[in-house]
Amino acid sequence: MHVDVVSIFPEYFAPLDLSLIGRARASGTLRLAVHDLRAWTHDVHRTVDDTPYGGGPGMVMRPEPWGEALDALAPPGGTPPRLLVPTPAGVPFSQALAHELASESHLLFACGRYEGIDQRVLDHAASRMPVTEVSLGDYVLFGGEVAVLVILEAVTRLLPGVLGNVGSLDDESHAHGLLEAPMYTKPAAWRDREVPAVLRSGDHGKIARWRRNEALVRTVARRPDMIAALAPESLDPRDRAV
Ligand code: 6GU
Repeated sequence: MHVDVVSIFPEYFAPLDLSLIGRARASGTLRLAVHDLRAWTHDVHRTVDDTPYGGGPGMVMRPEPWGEALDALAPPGGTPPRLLVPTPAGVPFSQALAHELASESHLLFACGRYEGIDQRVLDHAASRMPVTEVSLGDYVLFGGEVAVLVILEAVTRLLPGVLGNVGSLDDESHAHGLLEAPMYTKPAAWRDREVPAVLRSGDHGKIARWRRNEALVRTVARRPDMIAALAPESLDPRDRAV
């Protein structure tokens, strides 16, 4: 997968050299390039923002540097990337969207700061590439940079060969519309607290049932919205008893 990121703070992306994302980059699974938006300014002050038309607080990113950046990284006539614009006004990011993005060959992230990017940039881009404005949740960040780190981590771990244990993609939280059951490791007793006996029983049927119950109880308590969204046929009679 090829990923371009445009930001006025390229230093934010230093952590992408670390850990499993760093390894995916080193192996060539992830080809990632971070670009400084100011490379596409032409004035001595390398201006990227201005006051909003219609008034109001804060500043808006001017369209000219963004237009040049998108022309350079998504040349007209070439195979267009999918443009992702992190903004609290976007569609909610989710594991389903992470899977969708993991199947793309080229992603281009445009990180806005201040009150956002002049809307004409996104409208113009949409005439020649798919554009998705995406939000991490109902809170406001200074800019899109941290959101891109989050999205890239969620997407990269879905790329073939990035996770050592592919099975861990299967029963993790959000894989089946439920939160994951609690997990335990050695020692069996720690500070007077014991690992639930069923997990040490060796009875795989009982363990699977216990985990399913714990997942249901947790999801009811923490994410009633996820329970409401479950397909009724995904619950069996033993689930209903929980
Ligand atoms: Cl994606 N960007 C910004 N700036 N703020 C956010 C967000 C994104 N998601 C939630 N808040």
